[in-house]
This record gives sequence, C-alpha cells and structure tokens, in this order.
Amino acid sequence: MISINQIILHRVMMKLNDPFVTSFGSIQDKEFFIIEMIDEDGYRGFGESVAFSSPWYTEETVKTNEHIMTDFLIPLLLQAPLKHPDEVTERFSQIRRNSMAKAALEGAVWDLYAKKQNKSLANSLGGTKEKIDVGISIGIQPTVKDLLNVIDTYMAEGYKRIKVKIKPGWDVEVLKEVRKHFPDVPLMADANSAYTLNDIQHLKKLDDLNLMMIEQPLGHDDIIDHAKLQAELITPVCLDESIHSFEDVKTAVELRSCKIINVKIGRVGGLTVAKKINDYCKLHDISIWCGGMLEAGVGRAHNIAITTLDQFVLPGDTAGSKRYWQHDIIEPEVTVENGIINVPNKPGIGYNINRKILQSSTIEKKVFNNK
Ligand code: OSB
Ligand code: MG
Repeated sequence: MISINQIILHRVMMKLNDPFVTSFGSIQDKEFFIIEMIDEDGYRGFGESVAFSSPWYTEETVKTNEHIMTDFLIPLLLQAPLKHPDEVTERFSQIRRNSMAKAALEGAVWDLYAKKQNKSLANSLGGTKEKIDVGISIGIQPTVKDLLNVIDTYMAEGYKRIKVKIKPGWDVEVLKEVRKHFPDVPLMADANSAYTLNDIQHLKKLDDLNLMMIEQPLGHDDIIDHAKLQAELITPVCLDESIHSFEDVKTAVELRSCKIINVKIGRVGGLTVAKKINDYCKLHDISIWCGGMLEAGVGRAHNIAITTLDQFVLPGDTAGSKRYWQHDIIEPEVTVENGIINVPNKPGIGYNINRKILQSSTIEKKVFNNK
C-alpha cells in the first residue's frame, strides 16, 4: 500500500551546455519540476516533468504542468492510498490529456513503489536488460562542417546511432554529406513536423541514403498523411509528436502510418501507458525506442528503466549526462561507454539525488501535505 504523506514540487532551472536547435527554434535554459514524494512509511520517490517553457513541441508547458498538477492531479493522488502505480493512470483519467503533468507525478509513484519492493525500477516495470544501447540526437548546426565534426566526436564516444535534425533547406544535401563521410554509421533524421505531403518527391530522395528511419516528417498531430507517405517511402517512418496515448499507437499501427515509434514517457502519459505500448507493439511487430526531452538525471533514469523492456529494440536518445549538463542532479551521473549504459540495479531509479545541485538550481519549492 502506498499512502502519500507529502509531495514537494521543486521548480528547477538548468542551463544546457549548448543550445539545442530544431526546425522550430533553439532551447538552452531548461525549466522543469522535480517531484519528490514521501509515503507514510518514509519511502521517497522522484519524478521529473518534461514540458518545455513554450508549447512548440506539444501543447503543454511548465506553467500548464504546474497548474494541472497543483489544482487537479495532486489532490487526486492524496485522496486515497494506492495498491499499485498502475492505478495512477486510472485515477488521473478523469482529467483530459495533460500527459506530461500526469507522467511526472506517476513517475515519482513508480520510483517510490519500486523502492518499497526493494527492486530496481527497471525490474518493477518488467524490464530485463542489464545494459541498454543508446544513440544521440544532434541539433541543427551552423554549417555542414560543424555537423561532421560533432558527429565525429560522438562516434568516437561510441554512440550506437546518430540522429540528425533536418528542416527544409537543411536535409537531403546535408545527409548526403554525412553519408559520404560516414558510409556505415547507423543514421536517422528527425524533421519535427517540418514537411507536408507536397514534399513527397523531395523526401523520396532520402531512400538512397540508407537511413534507419525518418522521424515525424509531417504534421505534429497527423496520422493519416503519414500513412500515405509511408506507402511511398522505403525509409521507415517513425512517429514522435503524433503519439499522445496508447490509442494513438493503435491508430497508427492499424493505418500503417509508421514502422517505428518513438516512445516518450511524458508524451504518452506515463510509465504504465509506455508498458502497454511496449506489449502492443511487440504483438504487432512495431519497433520502438525511447526518445528524450533533454531531461536532467531523474527523467533520464526513468528513460533508462523503460528502455529495459523487450520491445525497445532500437537505440534511444538517452545520451550521457555530460552531453547536456555541466553538473547533473543525480549521483552518479549517467555515463555512456561504447554506446552502452549499464542499468543500475539499486532499488527504484537507482541514482541518488545530488541535493547540492538540486538546491542551487531550484527557483521555487512548493510543499503539499496530506492532512
Ligand atoms: O524531437 O525528439 C525530439 C529534444 C527536444 C524536443 C524534441 C526532441 C528532442 C530531441 C533530443 O531530439 C532528445 C534528447 O537528447 O533528449
Ligand atoms: Mg523527435
């Protein structure tokens, strides 16, 4: 039984080492919540919210996360004890959407639950891998030469695949150059919704480049046009932005809109939903991998745990802490060796909170007590 006594929302601001540039713009300052949850037996779980400050990726923001967590989700969590974290999704279902707000709190419940069971979060979720393969996502660079240099650096660090952000004017020619310099690198491209079906002839040129996939070429909410595109492309289509729920996965699979799905815990509404997606995709032979939201250590640890499930067959975007932060908020930090992360086997997320870094990065702290 989990009876929550207290929930603390730490509003944190951290600066990325380098600005991350996509077809939509650039991020360097990352604001988010670390959720700390304490139950009546003194167990403590942690979650991390992943919405950005502005709604360019999905409609949620740091402020909508705060509003929804504070005014709706936290009261629901404190209302009655829980037997299992799977019940959180059910309890939150009376609140429409707001997946990232839900996932942030649910993640803390899962961590707390796993610690109470004295099991790693990965094992609690049903994951079995002891090591996971990871890739890296590279933002749009000022020049092709810069991009080639960055790829060189990350290949030397052993990352298992390279993802390059593309947009109109920075796509086929750039990827051709990459292929010329790195003929064998496992390579993919992420468009973050920058194209339409009118670009189909242009996108077909990617078929000569032996890409593992093209991620979210079309509309951020589209599932229909992607099916039309996939029917014309040899390159597998991977959906990211379009997948907000388990139901979206079913629609995309039924309509053959993609061959691969990028699962982000926050975008789909939590670990319980991500688990369900894993099982459904296994049944339907759809490959999945864990995407990233430029997370700090707590979110990164949750990503590592979900990636241990069996249908996460492709390397994800969960790069090492040092790729993002000067100092991460966990210890040890996440390290990648030869493109591999060793999954921690300590209880829960398996990393400790670095209280010094958390404190120095916190701009506001709100405490909710169960009376
Ligand atoms: O489209 O997958 C994306 C980062 C921010 C928002 C959206 C995306 C990304 C990434 C980088 O590609 C993922 C990461 O390294 O955490
Ligand atoms: Mg993406």
